[in-house]
Amino acid sequence: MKKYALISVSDKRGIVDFAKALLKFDYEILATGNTAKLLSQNLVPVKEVSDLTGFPEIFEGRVKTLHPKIFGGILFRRDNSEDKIQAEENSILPIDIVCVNLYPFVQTIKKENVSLDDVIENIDIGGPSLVRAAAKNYKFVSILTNPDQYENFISELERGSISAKTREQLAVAAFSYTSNYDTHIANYLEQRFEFEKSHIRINEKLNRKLRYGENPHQSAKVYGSFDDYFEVFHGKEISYNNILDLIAAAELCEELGDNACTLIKHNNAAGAAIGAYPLDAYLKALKCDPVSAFGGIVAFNNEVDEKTAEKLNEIFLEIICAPSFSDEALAILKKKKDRRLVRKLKKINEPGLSARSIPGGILVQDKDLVTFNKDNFQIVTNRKPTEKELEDLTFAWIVAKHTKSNAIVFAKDKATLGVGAGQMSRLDSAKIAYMKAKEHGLDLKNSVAASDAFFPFADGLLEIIKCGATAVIQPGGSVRDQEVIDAANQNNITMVFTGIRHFKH
Ligand code: 93A
Repeated sequence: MKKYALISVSDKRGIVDFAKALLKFDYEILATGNTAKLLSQNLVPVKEVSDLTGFPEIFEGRVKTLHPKIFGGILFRRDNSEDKIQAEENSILPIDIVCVNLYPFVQTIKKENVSLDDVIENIDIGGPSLVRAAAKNYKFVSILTNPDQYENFISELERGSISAKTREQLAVAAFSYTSNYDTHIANYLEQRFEFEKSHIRINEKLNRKLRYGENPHQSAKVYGSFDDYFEVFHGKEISYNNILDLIAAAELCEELGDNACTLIKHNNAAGAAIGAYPLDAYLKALKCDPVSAFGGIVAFNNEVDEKTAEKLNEIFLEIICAPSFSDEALAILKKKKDRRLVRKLKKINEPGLSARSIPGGILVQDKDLVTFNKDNFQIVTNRKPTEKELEDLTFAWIVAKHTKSNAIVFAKDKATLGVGAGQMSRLDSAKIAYMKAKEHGLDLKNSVAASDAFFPFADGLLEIIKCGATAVIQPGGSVRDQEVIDAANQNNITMVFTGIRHFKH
């Protein structure tokens, strides 16, 4: 009896050799229009699908293989007598090998100004159906979806026949391939139709192995389209921890706005500042904690110039990230072979979801994109903040938002003076921020302070006042707010309530 191999591929790499190899094992080749054309041109005898079905390709190829003779040939159970009778009655011949790869949807959406019509035409329908049908009938059918599979497959045929294990492996790869394909389509259309992102859909194919995870004994991968946001164009391979810190640096920097510079260690700011750009901003950020800055990650919002590059080279930094670098700056920065230079390509503080893994699943939430809004805050003390205090309060509030809870941030002249991060008690965060400022010779007198969540008692506020802050920003909302406000008034400081908490766990 005739046995068929069906070939229908958009990516035609290696297909001629593969088809020629199949001929040696007495397969008749069935193929769709352009695939058939290419094979015939290369002297491979081939039968067009439309010749077998007696039905032409219609609607400019929208319907080519969607026919019972094709799907019947793939799906009938070779060990089921009823199926075999029905196949015979309907002149359905077995298709034992299916080789399909799909319309280039991802390449199409990457084209500039691509029309929606063009995108829609590149949604493959018949292809995934063939792939899924063949994968479903893996007991009898082999499904190839990638040119990289051809060589091993032919070798196995040469050794005798395709094993059950191989067919199973190919089926799993096939379902993963079509599910990924649909993920891309759903993601793209959701964006194109401007729907809110409702799911985290990860494109399994878009993964890259990292050297290791948080520690060398943990393996790790990065999934998705991280490279669309950050281009690592110089230095060693970027690590798992680097990526986390890079994002922390870039998110804070972006929210602080123009002329900001952030210096991150372990997800928290070792320093952040807004200043004359870019050198002054960097130096102000560095002053906050020059000791912890060692091995840190620096992000800028605007171009890095030569003078700043010279300064950056003076200490050991893991990554320098900016939207652009001047040629002179690059010449200097590239002297350090290992340190990574990263171009930030896009805005990252955009609506979307953030996720953390938990046993059995993931926790998903909207990103915290609420930013400080001067119209919403409430001055709760007798003394009102000056314009300058208000600017510094805003600055400190944004830094606190991006600092692990409990967070206390002291700032002055749009630069951090002390950051207390990730403590189990707010009081301890205040003490640490103070201690660090002292250690680096920074004066907290007349500084401002931000707290990511309310003070449950007056003691936290009093600690901050003791440190020298004269203006405080916090969400408010404690049952003891009045106690805290009284303490502020008694010490003649000014305090602002934002009404919004920014825990970061
Ligand atoms: O337009 S389709 O969704 N309708 C179909 O019936 C169909 N059958 C195969 N696309 C279909 N294909 C796809 O055509 C395959 O997945 C493959 O990517 C492509 C190969 O067409 P050609 O051989 O003409 O280049």
